[in-house]
Amino acid sequence: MAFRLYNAPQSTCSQRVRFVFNAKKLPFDEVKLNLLEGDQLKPDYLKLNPNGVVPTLDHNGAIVIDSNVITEYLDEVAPENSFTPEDPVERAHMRTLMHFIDEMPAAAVRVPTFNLAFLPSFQKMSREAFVAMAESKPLRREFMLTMGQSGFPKEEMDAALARLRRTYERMDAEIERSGGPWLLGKKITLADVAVMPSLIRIHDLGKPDWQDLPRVVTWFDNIRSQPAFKPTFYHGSLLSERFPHLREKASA
Ligand SMILES: N[C@@H](CCC(=O)N[C@@H](CS)C(=O)NCC(=O)O)C(=O)O
Repeated sequence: MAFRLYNAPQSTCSQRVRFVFNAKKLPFDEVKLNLLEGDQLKPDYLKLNPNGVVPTLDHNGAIVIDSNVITEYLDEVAPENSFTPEDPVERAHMRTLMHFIDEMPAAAVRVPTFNLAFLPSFQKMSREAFVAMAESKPLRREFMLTMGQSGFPKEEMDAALARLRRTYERMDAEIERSGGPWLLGKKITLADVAVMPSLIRIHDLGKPDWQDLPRVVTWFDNIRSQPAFKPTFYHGSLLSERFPHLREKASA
């Protein structure tokens, strides 16, 4: 089986897929795209992924896009070390959580990410270049134009952080329901993998807000000590490793 993964080191969606590859010890050929330079919008890449985003999986010529779809696909074609519950009811519950995660934390975390990490690069662009770049994005055009070159206003940042806080509370309730330590109980599933990059990101941006939820604190420690974690978050995968202005803020 030959796997090629088009992705970006710092992309939260890519990190889900790299984690599953590493946990299953499946070799893959990693193609790194530079998202700030627009590699994801080039015509050849758009032929593979018309959404103009990473990740994209090429498995012996078969193209699979969308990170949660890719992780489910990998769990089907390489079922050893499974991340999917056998019981159909639990499997449905896992998928419900994956939908919740895409709608809530995965979407919300883009607001602090763009405001705190990417905005300085966009501010260096001329207005015309910025609008042209935003308009070339199939999926994120309106998001970029709403952010503009002055960033999302405080109300948007607060709302995004509130949505993230509700995610930690939901995780806490799920871990309590299942008996933990993972969202669905004793075994790590694709739902844990799906939410992981959002918590890693917000922690990296210096805004974690789950210290009063001990079950989530333990979950966070557990996921970071998984053997697949380090190879997934190789150097350059954290925004603080790529953007010096974030490091200055963290040490200020
Ligand atoms: N639902 C998609 C979302 C993919 C996505 O938003 N990817 C981001 C990185 S995490 C991206 O490629 N952004 C580039 C851009 O906005 O131009 C998935 O889970 O794969």
